Amino acid sequence: MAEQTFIMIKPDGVQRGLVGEIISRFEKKGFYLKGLKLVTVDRAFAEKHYADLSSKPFFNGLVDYIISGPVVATIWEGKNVVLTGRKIIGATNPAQSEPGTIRGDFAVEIGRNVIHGSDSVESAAKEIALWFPDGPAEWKSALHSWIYE
Ligand code: RTP
Repeated sequence: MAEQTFIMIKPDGVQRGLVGEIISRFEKKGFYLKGLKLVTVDRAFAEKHYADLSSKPFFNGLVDYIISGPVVATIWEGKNVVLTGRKIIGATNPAQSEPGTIRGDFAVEIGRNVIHGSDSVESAAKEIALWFPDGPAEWKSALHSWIYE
């Protein structure tokens, strides 16, 4: 199976009408959309997603933020999609994100940074299993040979 990553548009991204813009950037790059849903998660679910950060001082605020409204959960597939997805998203703190990245173009504050992307193939697998227990969609793009050699 080709590499997959989990990308979540956070509540601020949904409220600000950035869903189409963000999905468009991943589509235009040449990645394939393999899962998509609008969902409002509860505290226990958000705490599970961010379990690795549970000792951080910003953990409770982060969980409050993620459960404050609907998010758009997505799965994307393609060559190096985990690392390239992180580059498309930009640095965690928007003050350091380059223009041209999603956070560089649309965010100001670290606690309102619009989007999440898995940081490794292993965490992508864990996050996809958590958010999409039925797994990714199976389909093959007719454009595949125009994107990949
Ligand atoms: P994400 O998981 O959301 O893609 O972000 P990331 O890997 O770039 O950053 P990570 O260190 O995993 O932090 C997760 C999210 O927590 C919020 N955060 N707030 N107030 C703070 O100092 C602080 N640090 C991190 C951000 O929303 C970050 O995306």
